[in-house]
Amino acid sequence: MSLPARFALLALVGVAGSLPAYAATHTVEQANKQFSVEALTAKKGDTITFVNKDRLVHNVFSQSPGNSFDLKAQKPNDSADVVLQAAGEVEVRCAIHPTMKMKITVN
Ligand SMILES: [Cu+2]
Repeated sequence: MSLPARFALLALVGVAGSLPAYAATHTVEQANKQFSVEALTAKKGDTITFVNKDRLVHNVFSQSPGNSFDLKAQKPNDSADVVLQAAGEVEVRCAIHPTMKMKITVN
């Protein structure tokens, strides 16, 4: 390997090393006016993909400190991503259906 190529490889390794390790994507579906899981554990930097598998509109949101979000009206088959920003407990609700609840523990 030529010297410039070696430097290029080292630079690439350096960039990869600064990314969050093992950032994962978790899918949570909404069906029958329920979330597909009541609770899940994830890491800061992970993505939660919320997929509306219902025939109804949902409005998934959270007001938990550090991880508040509002997906607004989500039509059937719509999906939306939320990146977890902070460690802690995230209470997820639906603004339209008060019985819909789930919890994400972010480490
Ligand atoms: Cu709903």
